[in-house]
Amino acid sequence: KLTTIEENEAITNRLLETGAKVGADSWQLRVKNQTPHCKFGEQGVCCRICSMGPCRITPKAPRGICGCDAHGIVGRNFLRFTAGGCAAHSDHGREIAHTLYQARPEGPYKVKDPEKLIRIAKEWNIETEGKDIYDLAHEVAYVALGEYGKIEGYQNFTSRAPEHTRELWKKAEIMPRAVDREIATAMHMTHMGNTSKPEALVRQSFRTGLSDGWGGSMTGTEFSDVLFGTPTPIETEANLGVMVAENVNIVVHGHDPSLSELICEYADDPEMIAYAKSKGAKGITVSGVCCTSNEVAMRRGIPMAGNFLQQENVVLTGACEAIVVDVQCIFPALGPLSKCFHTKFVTTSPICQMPDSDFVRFDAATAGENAKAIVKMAIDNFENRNPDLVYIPDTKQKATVGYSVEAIVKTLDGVTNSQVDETGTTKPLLQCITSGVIRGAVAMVGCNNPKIRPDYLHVELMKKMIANDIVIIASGCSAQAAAKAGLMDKAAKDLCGAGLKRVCELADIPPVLHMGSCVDISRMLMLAAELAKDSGLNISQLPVVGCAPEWMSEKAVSIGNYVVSTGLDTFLGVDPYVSGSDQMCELLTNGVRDWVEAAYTVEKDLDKLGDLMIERIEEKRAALGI
Ligand code: BF8
Ligand code: SF4
Repeated sequence: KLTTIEENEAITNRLLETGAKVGADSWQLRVKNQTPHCKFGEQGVCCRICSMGPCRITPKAPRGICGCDAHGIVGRNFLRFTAGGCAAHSDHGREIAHTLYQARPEGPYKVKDPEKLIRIAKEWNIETEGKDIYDLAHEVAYVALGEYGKIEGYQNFTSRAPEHTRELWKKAEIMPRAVDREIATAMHMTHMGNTSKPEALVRQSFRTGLSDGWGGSMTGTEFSDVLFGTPTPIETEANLGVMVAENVNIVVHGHDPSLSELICEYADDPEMIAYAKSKGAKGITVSGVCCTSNEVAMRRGIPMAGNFLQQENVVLTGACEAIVVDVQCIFPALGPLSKCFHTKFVTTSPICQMPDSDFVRFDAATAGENAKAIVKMAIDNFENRNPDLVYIPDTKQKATVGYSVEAIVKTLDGVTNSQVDETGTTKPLLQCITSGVIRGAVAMVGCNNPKIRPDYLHVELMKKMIANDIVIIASGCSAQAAAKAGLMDKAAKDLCGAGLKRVCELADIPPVLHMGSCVDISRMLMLAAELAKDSGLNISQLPVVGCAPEWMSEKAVSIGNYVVSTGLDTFLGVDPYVSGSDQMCELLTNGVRDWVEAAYTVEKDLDKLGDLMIERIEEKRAALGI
């Protein structure tokens, strides 16, 4: 039985009552104060990149003081938005490469997947023979760090894209160079008095996005796997009910697994558990919010307390001893909110510093001590809990997660062996698609956004897709929405059409496959590339589309740009502040198809959005004659 949106809303309302008791603020209240939003901002026609402005475009004032029109302003804003997202993802990737650079056999950071490391080294023409694995790790990490500022050539990982895709990128002049360079170019192009031509701004938006997807994000994913292990299917649970009233509750939140991995490790340490018991708790429960939660769920089965718009809810349970954050998607609201409770709000990164938090600077060199200190801080805080404020809803769902590309290939190998000779490829999956047992796939990704009833579009669209025999690969907060609803429980096969249900039974998988965090959308790129190579088709011919129905962050726009640029049509439920320029809208929803064989669709209506995706998938099938 699925957990409904209404049930989740009832839980939230109950928690907000606790909030009201202690005088806590919440996003539900702040959204009211911010509505209606500024129309200029919404349409993307406000420019404040020089101090002659800010300029706003209206019918009476069609140009800014410098003469820039709506198309230039919208385009520049779109590119800057992309650059912000690319920077966030890519810097996360850089941090991971840095962590790998400091890996030591004695820990705390070790090489857990040496095979993947060797595979990447070979791909990058780094000599592996006779090398100590840690020496190799340092060498590969050094090259990865150099990728960010490489002087010539393109991102190394782009060699994973099919030849045809790379040709398109070269022809469109969007082949990504160094990550830092694309971001700098984006900022330079959008400086006052530079580019105001939409086409050029969209090209650079795509190139910047590609340097994220096939650069920074892929670095984050691949080297996280090297350090912490490549995910394999594992059981976990999702929703606030994973918190345990009798235990010390530590919630990890953010994106970089370097922190959360060690927190999990120390929370599992017998010495720490004994210490927690000495303080009156029964044990220690670590659960997660946002992408760092996806990371530790995929590798350790650590339960997921919730996604983006539930981050305040974990504190509102009154049972959170510490919410420990690294970078990105963290509400500054957690500072004042945690002050209404006993909760410690622990910030750890110089990139993400916030008022009303305890800052424990987390550093690869001292990570072990830092993590231990944070776990101890949480335990010591257990006795400060006010039992009158504790309410943990008992709602949770089972979920099977951990579907890296490697895991998907392996899982399906087992199923169709009898029909397909070649194992270790995506051919079994292709066969399911070609035969029509599975009609296609949707990559469901991205955030929650108060503009949309939280999780509603994610969950309803997924239900609609699987009922139509379309398999879902999910990541980020979309994956958590699915897990909370129960769509990652293998029993969800009963909601599928007959074909997909059969595949779920044979492969023993849920119909919604958790592929990880948002940087792990790079896994989806790799899967698409493999499917194209194994089928001899172009990526754009595959019956696969992307969808971010409730997106909100700059990162999501960067993702959208690299998914479209990779040849996959992408459907959005929220407009990326471009409605103020018909030229930009036309380019993004149509014009770019000439460059990359895919484009955006923005549709806010649930039914239409779902129908459009199914239609697109069926169109692709028809074109292939399957
Ligand atoms: O990187 S899906 S709200 S947590 S931005 Fe943030 Fe959006 Fe969630 Fe992960 Ni991705
Ligand atoms: Fe106005 Fe032009 Fe300055 Fe933008 S760059 S604020 S449109 S004068």
